[in-house]
Formats: sequence, structure tokens, C-alpha cells
Amino acid sequence: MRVNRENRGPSNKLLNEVTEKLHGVLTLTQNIVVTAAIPYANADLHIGHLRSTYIPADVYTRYLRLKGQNVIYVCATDEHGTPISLRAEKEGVTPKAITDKYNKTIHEDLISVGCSFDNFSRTTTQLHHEQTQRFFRRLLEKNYIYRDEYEQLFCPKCNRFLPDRYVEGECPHCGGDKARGDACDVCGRYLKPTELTKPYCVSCGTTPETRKTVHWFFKLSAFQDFLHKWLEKNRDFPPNVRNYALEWLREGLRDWCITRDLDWGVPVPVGDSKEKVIYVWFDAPIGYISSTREWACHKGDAEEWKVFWQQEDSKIVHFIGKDIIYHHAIFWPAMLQAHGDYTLPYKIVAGEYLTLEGKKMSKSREWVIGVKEYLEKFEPDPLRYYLIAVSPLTKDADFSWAEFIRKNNDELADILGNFIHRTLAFTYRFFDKRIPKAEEIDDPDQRILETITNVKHEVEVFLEKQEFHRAIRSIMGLAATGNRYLNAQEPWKAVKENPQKAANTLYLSNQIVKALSILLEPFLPFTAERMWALLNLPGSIHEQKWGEIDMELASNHVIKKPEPLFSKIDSTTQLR
Ligand code: B3M
Ligand code: ZN
Repeated sequence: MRVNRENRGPSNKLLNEVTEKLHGVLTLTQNIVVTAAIPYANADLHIGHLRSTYIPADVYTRYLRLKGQNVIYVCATDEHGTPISLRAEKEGVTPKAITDKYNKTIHEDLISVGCSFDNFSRTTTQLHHEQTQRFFRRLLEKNYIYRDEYEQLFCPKCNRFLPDRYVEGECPHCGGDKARGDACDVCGRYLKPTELTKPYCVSCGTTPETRKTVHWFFKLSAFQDFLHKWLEKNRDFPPNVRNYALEWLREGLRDWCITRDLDWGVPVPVGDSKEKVIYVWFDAPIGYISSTREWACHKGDAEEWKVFWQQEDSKIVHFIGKDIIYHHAIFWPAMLQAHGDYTLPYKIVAGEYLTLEGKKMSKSREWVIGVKEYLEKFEPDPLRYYLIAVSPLTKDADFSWAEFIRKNNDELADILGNFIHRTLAFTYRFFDKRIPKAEEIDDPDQRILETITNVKHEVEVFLEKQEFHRAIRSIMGLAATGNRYLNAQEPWKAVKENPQKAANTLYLSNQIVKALSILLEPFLPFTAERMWALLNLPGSIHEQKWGEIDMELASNHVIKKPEPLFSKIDSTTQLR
């Protein structure tokens, strides 16, 4: 059939927005590395982590893949630091045993919810240790790292210095007890161990003494102006990231102590500091690079990681939770700039918090939904949908079971699922499983084609700006349009009275279904794959191209026997 493709473009306003972006990521093939914050390997993930970081990063990466970009999605587990070494000591096991366990379960959970990593590494690999040590030495050579004496708490009984969480005491700010050497949970302030009132050693309870020790410092203060200019220039950064970072710069940057007296971590690679390790927050972001290098090695071209990190046009996109903006918008770009061989982050996207039924999630108070706990009862896609659709990423959001059930039943099942099922079932029944032939397309049929193209452009614009919830809303709008169209055209009646009208309607409804399958792939990858299979189209949905969204699904094509895509959740289901 011939489709009139005039008047099919997006509105002018949207078109302008798209054209602006045409010179950015959308048209040219670019090398893009998407990273998701590397979780500490000492606890399983909960749905708040998925919402702030892992699902948005996955949606974005999947979209870029469909767009034909040279994109990879890397992550790892963060396996150093005092929470892990201290816990190992308490449990009488090695830190490695703890991280082995959680590296596995965290990775499994993320895969189960559809995170399509190109590589998932760990920071205990030899490759990562070497990468970190090389980075450290380079900064030392360039005089961005220096040694200095530093007062630290020392436990005479354990005969060792007490970094971060190895010491507890009273908070000097709020008087809260059990403040840790790095932060107070009561008032949330960051602390230094020496600031604690009435400190004691966590291992033996002894009151520590203050002693001088040598540590290594990164000259963060030298990057004050540089960071200021860089942040000012990057007007595209989400406002929450940019504003926080500029605010901290106004307070002035102090040099940063990047070593610890511990034996768990990346050893400091210079002469007399062998008993010291590099601070976990120095090695953790380097983990993004190490994971990319590991990916390149597995792929058989060990140098290929460089196209993502060291080319002028490399695009580095970090997805993180809002609590670690400082580390990614201040420390990390300063480290990269100091090193000199790296490109700076192109984008830093920080997800805000998720509450549970209006209250802060807390593992110790058992007010939390673990990823595993959720997956024992439900499919991953309704959760992905909820977490994206509930509110913009840059705003706090709430998870409530009632709203989860409502979104699943009233939106996924009744709007999306119902439209798709009706279209496929009518096609199967009335047209012998075949996409019917359309003739003389005119309004309202013609408008359906225009709507598909408009939605495609709209979703593109939203995803480019990481406005995930607006993108999914626009896609659901297309499904709703489809339902209204079916209701108005009544193909179940028309098939008897005016078969060509029914043929046109179902031809166009199937075009919507096909468009939806590609549009939904980044958001609901499992459902999209089933849609593709029901449409009986070749290959996997994950290998399709964005440009095919508004290309014709041919008349006469035979579809499979339809099955419902979503099941409704009974509102009396016991959820916990
Ligand atoms: N592991 C903290 C966290 O899991 C830390 C992130 C590192 S990202 C380089 O939130
Ligand atoms: Zn406090």
C-alpha cells in the first residue's frame, strides 16, 4: 500500500528541539560508555538502588543501542573500604569471602531485572589494582599527589591506626552516640575520626590516642577554578548535579587524603608505604575504566577501551544516586583532569531517593523491599515500569503497593496489554492471522501514522534529556490512542458491514503494536521481546533499530496466536 507521508513530521517546537540535538548524540555514531555506580559488595540491592541508578542507566543504554550508537554499559562491585574489612573481622571471615558472595548475588539480581551490562567486573581484580596504581603514580609524577603528616587515632591495644569506621564515639555536632569515624547517622554530617567526642576502638573498646602518621594527599584545591569553569560550561548537566557541585565549590575545595592504614584495598604503590592502601573512593571510580578494559580484553582487542575514555569525542555518562554527586562531580573530574589522558564526563545523572509507603527505606528497621524479595512474587517489567513512570528521576519518589497494583492493573494490563491483545486477537480471528491490506488511507487512519512518528520523535527528545518518565508517558499515550481508535472504529462490527474499514483499522493498529514493541524495548525489555515474538518478526527485539519504529509492517504478514502480556494482581495479594 502507499502511505501518504506528508504531514507526518513532529510539531515545530519538537522539531527544533530535535534538530538542536542532531549535532550531538543522535545522528553521528559516537563512542559512549554508560556507567552505573558500583555497589559495595557487602549487601544485596533494594528497589531504591534500581530506581536511582541501574534501571535508568539501562533504559538509556538500550535506547542508544537501538539508535545504532557504539555504546557499552559497564558496572562492577566496589569491594574495598572499611565497611567490608570491618565486617569480615567481626564475622571471622576474609573480606574476599564477603565480596565473593555479594558480587555474585548483586550481579544476579541486576541481570534478573534486565540490566543489559556489557561488562560487570569487580574492584579486586589484578587489572583494577594495576590500573589504580598506575593512575596514582601518574598523579604523583605530575605533583598532584603529595605526602603529609596527619593526626590520626591509634589504638594502643590493637597496635594500629583506626581509619573511618574502625572508631566510634559521640558526634561533636549533635551529641548523637555511636557516630562513626566517617559520619554521624543521627545528624548525617560527615566526620573525621579525630573529631569524635569520647572515641573508642570498635574492635576492643580501648580509648585511642592521637598520633602523627604520614599519608598521601591529592591536590584537589588546585582544581577549584578548573571545575568551576567546567561546571559552568556544562549547562546540559541535570540541575541537581550542577547546583550541588557549584555550591560545594563556593565553599572552597580542600586537598583530599587518599590513603588509609589498612591491609584491605589497593596497596599504595610507592616505596615505604606498603602497609597503606589507597582510599576506596579513589579506586572506585577508576573501576569504571577497569571494567571497560576488562570488556575490551574479553572482546579480544585490549586497546579498544580507549575509544570510550581517551578520545576527544568519547562520551562518558555516569548514572549515580544523589548521595554521591560530590564524588562524581568534584573528585572524579579533578582526578581525570590531573591524569591528563582522559576525557571528562559528558553527563552525570543523579537519581533521587525512593521512599517506601512514605517512609525512608532502612535495612536495619526492615523497612525495605529487596530485589530478590520482589522477584519472588512478580515479573521484572512491572517494577521497571513503576520506577520509571512514578516521577522524574530528579525528584524523590515513593513506592506504595497500592499504587504498584494500580499501575500494573490499570495501566500495563488495561491500557497497554488490552490494546495489544485486542489488535492481535482480531487480526488472528478476522483476517486469518494476517496483517490485512489497507486501502485509501485517510483520516482517522492517516492520523495514526502521524501519531506514531510524533511519539517516536517525542520519546527521542525526552530520552536525550534523561526525562524517562515523560518518555514512558508518551509511549503509554500511544497505546491509549490505539485503544480509542479501536473503540471508535469497532472492527468487530465493521468486519461484517464494511470489511475494508476493519482491514484499515487493524492494519494501522498492528503498525502501532510494532512501533510500541521497539519504543518499549528500553523500558520493558522482557515484554517487548514477547511482543516481537507474537508479531512473528525475525530475530530479537534487542537487535532492532530505532528508525524502524515507523516503518511499515507488511500486509499479509502472518502473526502468532496471541497471549495476554500482563496478568492482573489481585488487590488482596499478601505482599509482605
Ligand atoms: N560504592 C557507594 C554506593 O554504592 C559506592 C559507589 C561507588 S561509585 C564509583 O553508593
Ligand atoms: Zn551527629
